[in-house]
Amino acid sequence: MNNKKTISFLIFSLLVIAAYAQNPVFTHVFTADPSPHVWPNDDRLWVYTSHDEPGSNNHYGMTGYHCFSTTDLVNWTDHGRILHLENVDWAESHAWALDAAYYRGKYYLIYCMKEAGIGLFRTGIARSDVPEGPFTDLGYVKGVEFGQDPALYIDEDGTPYLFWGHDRKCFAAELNADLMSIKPETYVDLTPQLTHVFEGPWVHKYKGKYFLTYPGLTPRRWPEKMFYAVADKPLGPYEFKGCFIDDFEGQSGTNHGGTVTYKGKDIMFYHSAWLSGGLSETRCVMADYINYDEEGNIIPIVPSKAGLGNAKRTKTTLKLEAENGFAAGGELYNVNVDTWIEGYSGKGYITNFDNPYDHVSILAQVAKPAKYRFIVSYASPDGDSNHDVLINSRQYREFKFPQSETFREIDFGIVELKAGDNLVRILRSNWKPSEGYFALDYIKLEQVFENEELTK
Ligand code: FUB
Repeated sequence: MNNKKTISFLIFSLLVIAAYAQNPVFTHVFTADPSPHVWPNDDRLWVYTSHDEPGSNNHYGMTGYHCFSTTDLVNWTDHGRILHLENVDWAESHAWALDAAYYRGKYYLIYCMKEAGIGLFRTGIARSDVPEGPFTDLGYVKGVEFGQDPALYIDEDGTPYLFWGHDRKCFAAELNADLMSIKPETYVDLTPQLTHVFEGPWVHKYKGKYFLTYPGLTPRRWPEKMFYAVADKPLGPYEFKGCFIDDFEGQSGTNHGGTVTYKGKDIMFYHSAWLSGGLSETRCVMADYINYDEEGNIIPIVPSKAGLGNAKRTKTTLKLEAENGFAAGGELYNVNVDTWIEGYSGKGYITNFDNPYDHVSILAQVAKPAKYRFIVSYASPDGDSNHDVLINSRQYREFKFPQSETFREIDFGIVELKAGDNLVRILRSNWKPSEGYFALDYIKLEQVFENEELTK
């Protein structure tokens, strides 16, 4: 971008954020490739995303994934890092697009990374007992070559279908029941049916038809637009229908996303570069309603500032479970996970801060330097407890946790985070050592808008 373009884009970005906008949906962290879902017996909408590093402006250094949930489309929870290259033995780089699925009582992440030593994309599968992860890698799907941009569609009869696509190609196959290999006899090359296809397939059903949406390139021309095709069966044949998200101001070179029906409304999640202030490949998740005409064609979406509603700005709180440790980018140093006190959230809480330096470190990833309200959930049944808190090695002292038999949240006021990775470390206090049982459940970092107008 030249200077003039950069300045006008910066002004455009500020206007976008200053309005009572809901786009971009997440304004505290760079996110891309959204995969939206509603899970059985759960009233939340879930969005799983890849993650762009602040200032990166390319996709080569992508390393991990996040997930978000909401019940009102305004207040969102960022559950933090749910899977990272470090947690995947077989991979070396390129944590690119992903999908998520609920299958036979477990939650799955279906993602792509480059295989170590070979450098080819593989489609990885990771599993969790809870939708917010963190997810444990199970290996990669056998039978999938060049497995970039996977999407797992579980049909109403429970049959799992995998779609994937890269570099102007798109393939699909039925998966075996363990999700770890394709049924070779079902493999199809969908490329000739999907005009302009480049990558990123996603399947949803509308009125009995299978809709395959995908980012594509008209001949020799970036950026990507979103196209779709329709079929009577998941593996096709697909009939090409056309473009439904054309070029728009502030878009990124890529586009990618999927649809979900939440509380009776159909929503398209995709990404743009609206948050980055001119870096077209440092992306952010967007959402707009998706509508169909009487013939069942998608009515083209024009990305809007209002997004899913213009009454309130979206606001996100990071909720980071202390017990997730290394799997979420943190560390548990000489402390234990316990479940003795009831009422904790997640899989347990952290206790046994017995010696100096015993600590828990929790990773918080954000896009830009900003202030956050710092809240901690804890229990301290034996009396008041004192702990030191360091954020990126800056010491915040005198964190006194009043006696509490049960878990409760305490608001410690405003802290500052830097762009990128922040480590929040909580350790036994040296200034006033505590005795007795202390349980640390989770921390919250709540977005603060300096200009109150923004929260109207
Ligand atoms: O986010 C990295 C890559 O960019 C994805 O895998 C592609 O679909 C494109 O969005």
